Amino acid sequence: MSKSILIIVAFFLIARTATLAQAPSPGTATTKPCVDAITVTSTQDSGPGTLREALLNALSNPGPDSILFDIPDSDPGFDPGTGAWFITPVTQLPHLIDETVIDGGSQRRFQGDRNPAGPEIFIDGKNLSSGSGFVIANARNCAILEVGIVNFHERGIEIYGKKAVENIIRGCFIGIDPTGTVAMPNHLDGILITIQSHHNWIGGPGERDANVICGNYADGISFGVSSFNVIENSFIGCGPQLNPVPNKGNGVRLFNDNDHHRIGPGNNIAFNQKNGVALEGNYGSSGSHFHTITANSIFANEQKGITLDAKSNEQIKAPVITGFSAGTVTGTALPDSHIEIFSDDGDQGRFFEGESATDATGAFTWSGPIRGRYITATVTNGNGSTSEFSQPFLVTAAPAIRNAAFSPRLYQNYPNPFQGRTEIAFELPARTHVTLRISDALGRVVARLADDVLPTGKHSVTWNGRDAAGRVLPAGTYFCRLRTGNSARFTRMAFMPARR
Ligand SMILES: [Ca+2]
Repeated sequence: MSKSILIIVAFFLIARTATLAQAPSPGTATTKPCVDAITVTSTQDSGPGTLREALLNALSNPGPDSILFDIPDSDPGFDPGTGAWFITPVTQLPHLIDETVIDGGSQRRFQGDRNPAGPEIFIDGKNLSSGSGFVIANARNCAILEVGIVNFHERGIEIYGKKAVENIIRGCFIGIDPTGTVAMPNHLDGILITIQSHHNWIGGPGERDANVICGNYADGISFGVSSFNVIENSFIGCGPQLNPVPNKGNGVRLFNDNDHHRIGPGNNIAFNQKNGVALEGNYGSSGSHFHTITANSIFANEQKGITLDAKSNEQIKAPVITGFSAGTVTGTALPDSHIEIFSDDGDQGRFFEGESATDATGAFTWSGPIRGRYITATVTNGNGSTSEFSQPFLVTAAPAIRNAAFSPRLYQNYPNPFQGRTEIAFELPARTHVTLRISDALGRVVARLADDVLPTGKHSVTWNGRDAAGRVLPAGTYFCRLRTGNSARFTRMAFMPARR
């Protein structure tokens, strides 16, 4: 049993004890087991041993329930190619209306880690024309653990209602296939939390707690009217290998009246087709404030890394970086506030480099190694409101500080956008094995341009917007990935084939 599961079981035991302490008739309560476990043994959609039956049982049974999975290989829903079992509902699954744990990790514990890349249990909405995957409706203490939720017509997971509190989503793949590379999009957001739901927790500190929320047609995670929710250690817009599988909207979007969310630490929010994190308080009446965005890796989103509108986060102004010399960053921001220093090859914050603080005059300094070409910074005030990233400051110091000597460089393709062909240049610090691949916005590899040992120095290849079979690809966003050893670099390209 993993540490995170133990913590969750402990959490439920505590929650149950609290319930018992308040129970008016302890004589009947003590005869009940702490948690009722129901085991799913089939990927069928109805009847004994199915997820639907388990949910119906859990809902008709007051008090906490735990749904476990122990489905054999012989089940027709098993996909031996990925090691995942697919459950494909033909009508919407029942909503979760009281304490229910859906523990997809139990399949791994019973049947082995058959899909080392991610969860073993996938819920696939491809046969439905409406509805979301799981809906937590005004229920508290629910947990959805290590489950794939893909191809739903609306959201992967929806949590709503004033009583929807302390729900947990961990280790889930939402909008992406079992390998963590190709989109299986939900048609709206990956996760929506709204209607005064609060204190919910997406992701966690454990090894298997990261969610992968990619490829969805709207935002990765969207908060409506809600407060005190946490997003941490998750992949949003990129897979676990930092491979691009963008959500079509923002990575994280807060719209309407929200307060006190925490985004971070440890999220990778990259490649999304709008912003990394968008705070849109203008949709509400009182605005959207006191959101802390901390210690994440936010990069290569198409618009901004973090964006605040006029009614968000008290309109706190981004820091201004005024200099960088001999490994020391200097700048100014709101006095007596918390500063985070990032570096990036673009204008967002890929590498979280360290923390500092402003003095009473608003000045700050920070010293240390910098990994990217530019330095950016955020400021967080005493109320917990975090700013946008500062304007990027080009690092001009000696390469010794940047350790650039060991890092390959992938340049932006030229021309970009392109019609017929484009040139992709890269530079290697040493003779090494290189792969250069093009993938589409769903994460599918469409062309392989290099797979060779190449000498030190500058190289370039051209790409004509065609796949391996010579077919012209549709117009759109494509990603170029340069991989050497265990480092990978990406660029985004826009292909606009000529109309014939
Ligand atoms: Ca697994």
